Amino acid sequence: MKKPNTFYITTPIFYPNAELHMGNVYPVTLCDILARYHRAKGDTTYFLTGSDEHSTKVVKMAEKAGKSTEEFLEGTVGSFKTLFGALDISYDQFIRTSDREVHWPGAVLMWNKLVEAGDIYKKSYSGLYCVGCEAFVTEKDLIKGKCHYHDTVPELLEEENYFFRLSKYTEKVKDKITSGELMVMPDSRKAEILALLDRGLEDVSFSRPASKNPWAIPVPNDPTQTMYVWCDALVNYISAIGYGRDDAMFETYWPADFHVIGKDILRFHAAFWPAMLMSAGIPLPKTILVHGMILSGGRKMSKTLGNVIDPQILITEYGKDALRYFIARHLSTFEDSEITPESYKDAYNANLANGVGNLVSRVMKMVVSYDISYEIVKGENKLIKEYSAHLDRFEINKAIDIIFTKIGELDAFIQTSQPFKTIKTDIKKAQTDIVYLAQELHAVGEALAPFMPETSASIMSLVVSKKTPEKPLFERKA
Ligand code: ME8
Repeated sequence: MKKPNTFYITTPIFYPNAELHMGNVYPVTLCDILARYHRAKGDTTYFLTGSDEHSTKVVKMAEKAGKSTEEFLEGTVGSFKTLFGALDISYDQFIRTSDREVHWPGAVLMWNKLVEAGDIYKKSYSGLYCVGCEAFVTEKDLIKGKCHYHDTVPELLEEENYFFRLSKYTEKVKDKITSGELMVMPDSRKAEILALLDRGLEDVSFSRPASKNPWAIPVPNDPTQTMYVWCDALVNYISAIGYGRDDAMFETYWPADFHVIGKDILRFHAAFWPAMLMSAGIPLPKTILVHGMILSGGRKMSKTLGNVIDPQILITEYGKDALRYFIARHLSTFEDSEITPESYKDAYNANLANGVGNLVSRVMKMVVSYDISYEIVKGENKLIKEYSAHLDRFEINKAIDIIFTKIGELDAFIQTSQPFKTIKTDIKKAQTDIVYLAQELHAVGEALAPFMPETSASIMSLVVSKKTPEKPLFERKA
């Protein structure tokens, strides 16, 4: 039985067919903020991310690169981990679905449970398949014959596959979502999935012929078939924490508190996944959080469309905390947001270079120049108390706004109290004001920890050691 104060959060697992773009690091950063917040609260926290490796597009890309699939994957997965390191992503595990020890036992056990429940059957099938989505699609999913996410014409496939009786679970999944036992946030996405359930679910293909998909996990007792990508991929959320191999770990963390996903994969998470779990007799996750999409040139930023912004370039140019800041504050958590190089630079200059960076320099310069003495009093941090309620509801934008409003107030306080002037006429007042500023700046630093860990540590260290920064925390960009 999962204990209270245990927090398990997951990102989608990413297709390692190309480098990650801003859209991919987005959910990872959101999860990292939440994981850091829960760890700081003292919760037993587990943060999972990883790669979804049994996709046909991975195999195709490896072929194109003239490499074996394994060799190709070592390269892309290695670069995912390097990027997450460069962004201070504090994941506890990076699961790879090709991992035969960690992932495969769970995938096989899940398959066997679905079979035991009578929910797997074999049938011939012909349908349209979008490789970008790694899913069979229907005419109504298409715009002018093309997938609206990937702008590609789906392939017509004719195969014998194993099917999962998803249709049997339509009403059951609907009940779980309507009753709030399985929360889907925000409400607009809950309405979207309920509308889909109202139209009814069709059974789905859960395997492909091994000849066409040899790289995937073999179906138990039928080597001619391998598991189809979603049936295998969704299981990562439980295999990673021990399903099929470590019951104690599984009991500690399951059910997940948050599966964080983009709206493009809502139906897989809010229809397929609960149905599979119910069929296998496993409790459902608590909440599915659906974040907005990052748009570039008005379209979803996507590897397949090629309209991507490379997060590594932004990190090199502006620093990792600037990217974390932008994601937390300037991308709407639940709605779609457009990102441009100009909007990024403007936000950076206004709020980091001229905002928090400038405030730190001004306050610490006064502390050092006027030799102000103080002891930082550690007590309840009002900013953290205030933003907790927001973070508990995944309102990341509102939470970080609280800190930046405070930064604005401290700037205004310097403008009105002018300690750099009163130091000549009323030393006591100037000293009191600067001590107040240092104390508040420390609180800002502490509150920033989940959002901007490096900046948080720098601010607290400068205030405690009474030093000015050697160079501005955020250099202004021309
Ligand atoms: O779908 N804006 O992997 P994936 C915001 N392997 N988020 C975006 C985005 C954008 N433009 N583009 C991608 C898969 N994302 C499957 C998932 S989970 C069991 C399997 C984010 O590499 C978004 O969260 O295509 C999306 O759901 C995730 O990247 C999928 O990335």
